[in-house]
Amino acid sequence: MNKLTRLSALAAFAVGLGLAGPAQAALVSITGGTATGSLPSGNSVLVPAGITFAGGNIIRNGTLRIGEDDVTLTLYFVGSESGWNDQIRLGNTAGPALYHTESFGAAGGLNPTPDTAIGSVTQDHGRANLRFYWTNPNPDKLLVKNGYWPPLISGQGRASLAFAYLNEFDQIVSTPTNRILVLLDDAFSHPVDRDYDDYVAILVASTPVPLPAAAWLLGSGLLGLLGFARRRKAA
Ligand SMILES: [Ca+2]
Ligand SMILES: [Ca+2]
Repeated sequence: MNKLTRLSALAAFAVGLGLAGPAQAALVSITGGTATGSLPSGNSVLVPAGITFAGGNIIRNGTLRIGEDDVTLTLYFVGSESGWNDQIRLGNTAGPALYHTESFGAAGGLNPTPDTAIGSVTQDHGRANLRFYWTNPNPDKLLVKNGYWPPLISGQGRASLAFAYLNEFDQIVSTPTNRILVLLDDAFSHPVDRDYDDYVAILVASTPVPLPAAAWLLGSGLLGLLGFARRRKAA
């Protein structure tokens, strides 16, 4: 095996490895709702987290929709101002849902490891299965579901969800992306403050590359490397 063949085998192996993972951006969209191009008043998470506007809007009470089947949603927790403990639950196409509870309580704060994923779920096309619950002081109280308006909670103000498209630089943009900013406004008091910082997260949507392409590349890379190793042994 000459140097060029060895390099191409290595390259095919590397590409195969890369493509075998959920590396492809998936189609998601935000529909309906009310768009605003400014920071929610009193929001204490977006600025410290470095999330800025670049021509896009925050869409309140919209609906997050998945455009195809077998889409992986990966959750990244940004932070929370909340004096309550809120929990996001993401449904799975099969298997248990993903639960994540912000743990800051009354203190609030930014997640010190925002680049570490909380976890992933796989969902099919349609309205994203995304809900927020209270864990404290009202255990297991459903606050709001994606796409269900008017909000479910009554007598304690109205919880609300907002979404925005984020680019890779954490800028809010107008062109749909596969990075969705998720903002919860929980509701306990009248009037509701609508600061949308009671649980802030980023959802990244991706789809697996069709298996044949990835497997072929990985396989050909492996064969090439095997051939190289065998030849070296013989020599
Ligand atoms: Ca609030
Ligand atoms: Ca708040």
